[in-house]
Amino acid sequence: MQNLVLEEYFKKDNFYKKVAEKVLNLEPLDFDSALKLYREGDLFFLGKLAKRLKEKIHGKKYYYTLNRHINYTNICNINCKFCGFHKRPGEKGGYTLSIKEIIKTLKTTPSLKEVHVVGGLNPELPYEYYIDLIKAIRENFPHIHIRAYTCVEIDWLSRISGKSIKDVLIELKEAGLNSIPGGGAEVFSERVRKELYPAKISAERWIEIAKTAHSLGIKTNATLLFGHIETEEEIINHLLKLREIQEETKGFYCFIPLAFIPENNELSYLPGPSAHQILKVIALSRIILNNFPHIKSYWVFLGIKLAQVALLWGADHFHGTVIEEKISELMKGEPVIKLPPAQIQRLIREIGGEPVEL
Ligand code: V47
Repeated sequence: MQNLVLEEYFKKDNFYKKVAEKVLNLEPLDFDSALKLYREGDLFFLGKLAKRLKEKIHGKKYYYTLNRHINYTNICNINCKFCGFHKRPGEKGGYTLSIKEIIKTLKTTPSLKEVHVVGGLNPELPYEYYIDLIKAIRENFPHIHIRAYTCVEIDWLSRISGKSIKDVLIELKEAGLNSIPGGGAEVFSERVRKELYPAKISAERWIEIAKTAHSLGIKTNATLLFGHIETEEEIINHLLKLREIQEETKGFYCFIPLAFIPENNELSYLPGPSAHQILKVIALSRIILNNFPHIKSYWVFLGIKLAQVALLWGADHFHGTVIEEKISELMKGEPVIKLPPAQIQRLIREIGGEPVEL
């Protein structure tokens, strides 16, 4: 590993030069080059190329927002092995928030700009709850950005209501929904799905739902859950597939590489990804997804310190203030540390960036 300026790498290896030319011209990388880059690429080269691309797109700007997560229920009937958040229906520790409670909670943070609403697939909740929740948030907060329900929940809503994906999305949009979060994509590999989350919708279904949302003018995010049993090839295939969809629909807004947390779940015997792997995947995401507007450094899962470093490895979006988030709280056994805007701004300025509140 050597920490050189980007152009110095070109002199050392023509492969680096060819990759950089393609990536910075916003052209796609082929599978073999992407795999070679991930396997053999120098961590600093990846970081410098990713940051150069980030600066080509966003200059010195780094984004964040005043947001809050609402995890309305942790009761879920699909039992994904990596998840430490869910409880089976009837199991001790399960909770469901009423719409009234949620609105009361949101009212405690009047400056809120965005709310992120996700939860488990709870068989006790009727279809109307999901629609009424969005309507209630919209009524009480006319200007807030509502990012709600992953493609997995949208599929569930279609199944419990008997309505098509398109009709569910139209109804949600009419209720006030603005965009869809990126969760539930996990890894687009049938092998990993069968092994870790066999009851979850397939990659094809996740993609179909994201594309349907795009066709209705609803932006969606995308994620990759990495650092568990997936192979390097599966990571590359996942990223290339997302890039291909984005070429077609232009409907993705942000990509969030989610580093696996090996705590309080059925995969706790795994070590979890190293900082080296996390930075490499974040940089690789920026490099391969050179048609995505944003790459998020999700500090809640990464930890604030590594999330700050990720801003030098190609990420441009620091997510937001969050305030409360139950997925990591139930996995790590500790509440999310609140991150006030002034602290986010300081973290961004420290790495030479210009904080921009969205
Ligand atoms: O889909 C579950 C992941 C996701 C673990 O769209 C885990 O802006 C790591 O998608 N280790 C939900 N990850 C969170 C998510 C998200 C977060 C922030 C912003 C956005 C956005 C989306 O969390 C799940 C799953 O892939 N997850 N368990 C775990 N042990």
